[in-house]
Amino acid sequence: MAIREILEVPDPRLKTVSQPVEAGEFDDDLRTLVDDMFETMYAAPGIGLAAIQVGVPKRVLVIDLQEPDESADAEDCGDDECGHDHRPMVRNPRTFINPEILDPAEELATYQEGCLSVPDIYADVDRPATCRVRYQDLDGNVHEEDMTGLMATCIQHERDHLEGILFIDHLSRLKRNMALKKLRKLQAA
Ligand code: GNR
Ligand code: NI
Repeated sequence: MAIREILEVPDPRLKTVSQPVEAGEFDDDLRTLVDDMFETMYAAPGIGLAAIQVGVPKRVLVIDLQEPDESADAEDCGDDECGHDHRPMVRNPRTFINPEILDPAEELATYQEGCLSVPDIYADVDRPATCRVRYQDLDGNVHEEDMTGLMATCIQHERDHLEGILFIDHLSRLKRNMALKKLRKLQAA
């Protein structure tokens, strides 16, 4: 396992259209890539990562929303006004190979998005509120699954990376330019 370097804007490789994982490629090299992507994502930390973000132009995604364990009792941090949820995070690592987005809902949902390749920039993005995803697992078996909430948003954000699209590409030109200007300022510092 290894943490890999995450590419950042304006690296032109982020605009690559990634290539499908072919039938003969569901092998140990693919498992190593996925293991490294999880380690890199958890270390960042982030809730999703596309292979192109570590410079590999293959249609491979990992996601772990790392949400608080609803079944656990909230731990008392001693601060009555803290407001944070102190329940332990449950890990739910998910791997999606060659994902396809099906049946995007007409209804949109707005989330404040961020991206490990556009560090420290956050903006509201509207996307279909639900969708279906067809994908392969590490053994090449095909699955279909309905996605809602943050998972629906995240898988669409990750799928965009496979087409060379970033969340800032969904903003108005004015807002995108403001975001890019702020990013350049942060990168220079
Ligand atoms: O860590 C991430 N958080 C996030 C928040 C809202 C919508 C999408 C994301 S994905 C992002 C990690 C990343 O850059 N994945 O490509
Ligand atoms: Ni991203």
